[in-house]
Amino acid sequence: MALYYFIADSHLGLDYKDPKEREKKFASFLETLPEETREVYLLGDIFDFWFEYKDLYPAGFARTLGAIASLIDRGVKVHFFNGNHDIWTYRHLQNEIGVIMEKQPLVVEIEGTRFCLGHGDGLWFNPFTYRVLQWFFKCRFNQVFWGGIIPPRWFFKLGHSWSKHNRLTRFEKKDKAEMDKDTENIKRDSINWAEEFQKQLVSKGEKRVDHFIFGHFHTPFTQAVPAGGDLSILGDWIHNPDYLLFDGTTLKRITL
Ligand SMILES: [Mn+2]
Repeated sequence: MALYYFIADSHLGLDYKDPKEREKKFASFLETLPEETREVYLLGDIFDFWFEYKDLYPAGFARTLGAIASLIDRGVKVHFFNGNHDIWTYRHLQNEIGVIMEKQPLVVEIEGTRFCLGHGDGLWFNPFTYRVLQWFFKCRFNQVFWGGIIPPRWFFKLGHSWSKHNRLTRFEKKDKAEMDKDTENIKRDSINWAEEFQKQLVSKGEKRVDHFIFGHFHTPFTQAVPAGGDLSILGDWIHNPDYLLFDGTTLKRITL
């Protein structure tokens, strides 16, 4: 029986509680995946901030990168999606480690079951300012230009504080009522998006998706899509570590 794993939002390197302990936990999870493991889908924000240069890549993450490399060396396919925190991966992860870079939303068939996968940012929640920022961040000229003139020490300081600010405004500064309201909105918007996605597939004469899986929102849930299939949001490895496991027949959530 082949096994397929879906994981997101480990946010390695995030300065919160014990980052070293979090990385050890994540790396040892990857290291101890069973022999039957065939594919691992890393669905974004694995690194809290990643920016690489032609001949340099960020310090840290040695255990995780080693664990991913040894999975690949033993024949496991590891798919990597950029999140909104680790946009700036260029060649290192493909050339040195051997991950397969993917673009969301990826529709893939695994043993006859159809999956739609991605990080989840910018799919159903995509305001104008977010789109402008994404354009700015993903523009090759900006990457080369700013990467070229800002010293790495400042660049990483900027990156880490932006990431921290992001997290504080999205999670820590909200009370329970606000968080619950956010979750309701995510549930409603993601279902509407998945519903539309299924309709488009059907109108193109393609098969419906059985399982939608995304990260990004840090609010783990699974809900049915009225047009067919279900949609799952993964937890993060900061507050609610989990993963989804597909064994060729059923998809289940394992909470750690
Ligand atoms: Mn994210």
